[in-house]
Amino acid sequence: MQQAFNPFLPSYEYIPDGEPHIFDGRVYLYGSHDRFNGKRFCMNDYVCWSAPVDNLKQWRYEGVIWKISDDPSKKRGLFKQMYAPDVVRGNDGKYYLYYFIGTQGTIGVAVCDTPSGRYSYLGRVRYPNGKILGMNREKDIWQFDPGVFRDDDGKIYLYTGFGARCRNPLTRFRSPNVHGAMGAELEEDMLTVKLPLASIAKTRRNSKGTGFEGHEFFEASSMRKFNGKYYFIYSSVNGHELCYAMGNSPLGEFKYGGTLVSIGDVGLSEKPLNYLGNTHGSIERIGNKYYVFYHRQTNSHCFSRQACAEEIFMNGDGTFNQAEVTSCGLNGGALKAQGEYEARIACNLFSKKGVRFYVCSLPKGVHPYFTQTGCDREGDGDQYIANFCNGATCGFKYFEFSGNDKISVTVSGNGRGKMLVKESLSGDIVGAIDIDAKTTAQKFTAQLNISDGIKPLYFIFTGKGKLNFYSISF
Ligand code: FUB
Repeated sequence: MQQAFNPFLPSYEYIPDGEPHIFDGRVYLYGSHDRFNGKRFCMNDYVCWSAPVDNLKQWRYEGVIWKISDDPSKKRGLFKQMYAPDVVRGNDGKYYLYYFIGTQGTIGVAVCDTPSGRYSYLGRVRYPNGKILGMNREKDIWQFDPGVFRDDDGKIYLYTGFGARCRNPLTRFRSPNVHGAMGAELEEDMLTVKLPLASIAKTRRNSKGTGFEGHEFFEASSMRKFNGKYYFIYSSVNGHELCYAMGNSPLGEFKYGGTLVSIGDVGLSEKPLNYLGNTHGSIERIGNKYYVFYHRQTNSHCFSRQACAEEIFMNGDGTFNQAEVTSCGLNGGALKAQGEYEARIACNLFSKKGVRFYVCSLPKGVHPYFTQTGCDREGDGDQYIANFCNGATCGFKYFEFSGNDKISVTVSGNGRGKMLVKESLSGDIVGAIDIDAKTTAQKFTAQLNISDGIKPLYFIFTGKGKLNFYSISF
């Protein structure tokens, strides 16, 4: 029985900033490429994954589509990494990749006959007078996270921008001229913007009285059109959430719509249910369902992020309800409570002290975290939850229970105590597994008193020492 989980790519793959697009019956995911245990964002070359639109459980690796060394810019440096890209099919049937190098503040364009690469360099996005957009950092508009969109009438638009209030935390050495999200139609050459640039979404500087307050634009511009309405999707100043604004034309005006997803379910839950950090993604309609793609954080810092997705529901007026983060995103329903599941698909994870917002490396303290034993892009199935100590909780949503009466966990470490099992965070204990862990992984089993139906399952460790938590099984 094939099922889909979150994260939906193999456990060794760290793709943040994913932009899903459907081309010729397949969903392609274009994102940045983090490194497991990376010391900075996006240390790897762009790769692409795709799946048939009618089977979102079967993702195929398309290989490297663009390398940092393919960019002709000679400038090398500590912060030369490629951040969030996007791809659009041009009116000539070719595919255009828009990318952005961390410190440059300009947007590169590469082109290919197929969506899955490899792409060839085309040029830099420019003004009608030929000057490169974002080149003059002191006076020009700082470019960031390009999003590209082809409207039904064949016009193609570029969205870009950053919403930090002061200097760019990524570059430190300059104070870029940030204007929030900007948009412009592109000329047929796919490089030249038509002026004037439109202001798309409000930042903290200009949000008062607009409805964006508290969820102002920060980064991650992305445009979609559903049922004749335009949806500008972005990552807000809160970092952990994707929000949207709706409009009647591609260059606005856009009105704040709401939160699409928060990686800690902030807004749905009284306290964050997962470690926070930035997220970035978009919505895609696949068949007759809508899905929001985003990334979660792993490894106790912000440089190893992984692609996740959830079904999201549209109301009659075109607004979206906030999606809950789950373990079964693209599965089309709950996971069967049968067999073994890796602990890495937990959608909730927190410590007795709650969660933290991941930045650079943080001391682990009492905080559990997702990690892997292999090196970067090595192994599949070697991701687990480390540092699972007293009070640590992980949750899986959702399982479909049918006649279940046993529950097991596979752990290693020096933890001794009980693994309590609950069917909701505030609910009764439905199992208590005695744990006496050793350095090698071992399975511990207990009775499960749970009625049939679709429910979450939570595991809370009470005891001494630390566990490496590999899997649960029914
Ligand atoms: O992945 C690098 C940067 O982190 C992206 O450009 C931002 O959107 C944030 O996700």
